Formats: sequence, C-alpha cells, structure tokens
Amino acid sequence: MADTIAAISSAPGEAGIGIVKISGPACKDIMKKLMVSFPETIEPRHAYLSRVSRDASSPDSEIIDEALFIYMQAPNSYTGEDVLEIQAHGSNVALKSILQAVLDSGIEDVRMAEPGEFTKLAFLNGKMDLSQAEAVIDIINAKSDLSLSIAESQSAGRLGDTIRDIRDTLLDILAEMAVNIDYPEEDEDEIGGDGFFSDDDDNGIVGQLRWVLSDVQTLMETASIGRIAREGIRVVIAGKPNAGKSSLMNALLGEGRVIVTDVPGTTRDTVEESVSINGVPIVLVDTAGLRTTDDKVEKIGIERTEKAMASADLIILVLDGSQDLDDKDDTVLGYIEKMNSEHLLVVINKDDLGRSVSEEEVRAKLPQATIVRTSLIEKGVPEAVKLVSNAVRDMYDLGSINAKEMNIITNERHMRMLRNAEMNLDEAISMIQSGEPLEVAELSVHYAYDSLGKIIGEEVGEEVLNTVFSKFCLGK
Ligand SMILES: Nc1nc2c(ncn2[C@@H]2O[C@H](COP(=O)(O)OP(=O)(O)OP(=O)(O)O)[C@@H](O)[C@H]2O)c(=O)[nH]1
Ligand SMILES: [Mg+2]
Repeated sequence: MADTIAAISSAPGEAGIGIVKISGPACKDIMKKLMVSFPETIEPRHAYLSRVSRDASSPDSEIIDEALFIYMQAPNSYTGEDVLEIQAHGSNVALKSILQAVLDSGIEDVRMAEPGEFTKLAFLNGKMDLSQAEAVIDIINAKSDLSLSIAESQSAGRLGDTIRDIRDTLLDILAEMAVNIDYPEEDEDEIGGDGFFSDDDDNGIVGQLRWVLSDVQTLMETASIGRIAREGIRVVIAGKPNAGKSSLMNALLGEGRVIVTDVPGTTRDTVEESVSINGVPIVLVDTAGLRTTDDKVEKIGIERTEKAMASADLIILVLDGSQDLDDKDDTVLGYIEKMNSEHLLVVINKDDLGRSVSEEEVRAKLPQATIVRTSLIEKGVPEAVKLVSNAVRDMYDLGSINAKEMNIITNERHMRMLRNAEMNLDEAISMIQSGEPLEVAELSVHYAYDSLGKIIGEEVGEEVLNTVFSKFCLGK
C-alpha cells in the first residue's frame, strides 16, 4: 500500500491556528486513533471538532489539544489521495505533538513528508501539470502583487493550456510531415503541390512552423517582465555627496534604514533593500556619493557605486537644486552619460532652499531623462513614492500588463525549454528550406515538441522533479 505522509503545513512560530496535513490511505485510521469524539460517519469536507489524544481508545491517554478534523476523500483532494487536515491551535509544541502522535500511531507506512511531497503527489496523480506545481512555490514566495498575479495565472493552468495548444499544432504538423515522408510521390495530389515546402505560403509546412515559432517567441519575450516580477526592478540612487540620496532611500522604504547626516560622504557603501511600490517589486540601491577622493574607504565605495550604476534598470540621479551645479555634479553626470542609460530619473532636490539648478541645464546634459523637482524634507515620503512609482510606470509600461490575463514567463527552467524549442524549430525551418531530407527536419520538430512538453512535466526525469520539488517548503 502507498505510504501515508504527514507534516506541519503552517509556518513555524506562534499563531491563532496551525495545520497538520496528512495524505494517504491511512487518513481515516489516523482520525479514529486520535479523535476522542470520533463521529459515526465521516462526511468528506466536513469539519469535526474533537479533543486530540495520542490514543483515543485508551481513556488514560494524554490529551494534546482540541482541533478540527477535515477529511477529503480521494480523488477529490489536493494530492488526489485521501487527505486529512487537523486544524489545531497554532502552538509549535501542540502541532509537533499532534504530528508525533500521527507518526507514532502504529499504523503501517505512516511517515514524515518530504519538502514539496504533497505537491509532488498532486503532480504525479495528475491533479496539476508541472508548471502549475511550480506556480504553487511562486505563490508562496510572492513578494509583490505583480509576482502573485503571474503565479496565480500560471497556477490556474493558463501557461499549461497555451503549451498544450502549441504542442497540438506541432502534432498536426508532424502528422503532415509523416505523410510526406511515407508517400513523397503523392505530394502534389495530397498536400497541394509546391505549397507544402514553400516559404511564403502560410499553410505550407514552413509557414505553419513559423507560426509556432512566433508563438514560442511571444512567450519568451515576456521573460523581461518575468524577471522584474522575480527579482524586482533595480533602482540605483546616485548623485554627489550630500544631495539627499539616503533621504530618498529612507522615504521610499518608509523607515530610517540608512544614516542621513549633513556631512558629505556619509554613505560609504552600497545599501540594498527590497520594497514593493504600488505592487511593483523594486530593489533599491543607495550608493556612496560620487566625487574624487583620497579616502581609501570612500574610494572603494565609489567603485561600488559605479558597478551598481552599470547594473541598474533605472538610475535616479539626485541633485542638490539649491546650489549651482559644480564639478562634483559634472563627475556624476559624466558617469551617467557614459552609462547611456535609457531609464533615467533626475530628482532636483532641496527645493525648499531655493532654485539654483534649472531643468533646462539638466536637460541639455541628459536629454533622455525624466526631470522632476522636489524637496524631500518638505514633501517627504508621499512625494518620493509618487516620483518613483510614476517613473517606473512610464518607463516600464507595467500598467498595460494584465498579469492575470496573460502568460508571463518567470521560471528559468521554462525559459530554457522555450529556447530549446525555438532553436529546434529554427533548425527545422532552415533544413526544409535548404531541401534536406524531411526525416531530419522531422526530428527537430520532435525535439521542439518534447522540450515544450517538459514545461508541463511530460517526459521529465526523476532528476528534474527532484530539483523542482526541492525548492518547496516542508508541508506543501
Ligand atoms: N533642506 C533640505 N535638506 C535636505 C533635503 N533632502 C535631504 N536634505 C538634507 O541633506 C543632508 C544630506 O542628506 P543625505 O540623504 O544624507 O544625502 P546623501 O546624498 O545620502 O549624502 P552622502 O551619503 O554623503 O553621499 C541631510 O542633512 C538631509 O537632511 C531637502 O529636500 N531639503
Ligand atoms: Mg547617503
């Protein structure tokens, strides 16, 4: 008989409630063993309240807690097996004791679950495809509304459906290719003559493969948004010493994370923090003010600033608008011009102290930049958040993305498989065009079909499954 697996599914720590989850054929036996008030009949998906004992059949057995028992009958459960959820008080001690009571129940083949094993069972029992199982981890790990929406859509099966559609088309193409391999002389009558191999006929094999290729590439193009959802937009705050960089960083984080003083050169190292601003994940990097210096520590800090700027998705240049631009500003502007960054926001700060820097002179030096004027002291947090969220919205056009209604590739494994498919489809197309035997091209189309299948978990080996499910936490 299959094993019955058990784990604490809620997060460690104290909480209102906590859940011990069990999957496998022994669920009902475990209920009988633990429930002091064992109901006469157990209806699936009904909640039964009972005190929990290590051995309900023995009146002297210790009572651990009081809990709700919910039984879900195979195949109508998360794993596809019988599942039992014991919802107890969220005390580490109580939950561990309940889990231990389950493991010590003496019922055969009951053991601790491995990390991700519930979801692995769900996949193996056909409850979800592999891309859906991977989305479960993404939902658990989601750090922003954007990543959650993407994961939600993938978990609902949207990506899987798209991949299955593309594969169905490839199967049709493979069938047509097979006919032509078996009966090449019947080409003209069966398929419509030259059209079959022709380039410019959308209905020919090449045309059809091109359609599939473009579907694959459309998916691949979404990976840049996927990267933003996964890693966040890297926003690097740069500028000369004392301009107000750390003040901006703190305003965006909503806390006094970085030291702010009126001493130029306060920040000497890059400081990195993740935030979600209006649902968009952002990695903020505060930097050491750029200037020429003989100070050893500050020099290293400045080298790091340059590196950080090179890796930025968006650079925010902070200027002290109350003083004329000087050679220190010119040093920074020089760096930025060299970077040639297309995503650039210039914040002319310290507006409360007067206006010595004009927007025109900044625009003359950095024509591509979005330029705004503010006082972080006077307008503080709301202004800072507005500046950055507007800049991000305009530069990345995330407003037009409806993550729930489209596929967005966030997963490196999926991307690899799409790249394989793209390469094989490309190959197949050029082979047919250069008149190579159809058998060879057919093989490439097969490879593309298999690569796409791996995204949804078809023909993946144990090794891939282990890698995927090792990323899960215990109890999921
Ligand atoms: N009046 C005024 N002062 C500001 C404004 N923004 C920041 N400051 C002050 O300017 C000083 C420098 O601010 P920081 O945020 O430490 O500047 P920084 O660019 O991080 O400086 P370094 O870390 O030295 O490179 C502090 O005393 C801030 O309080 C502003 O809008 N108006
Ligand atoms: Mg600073």
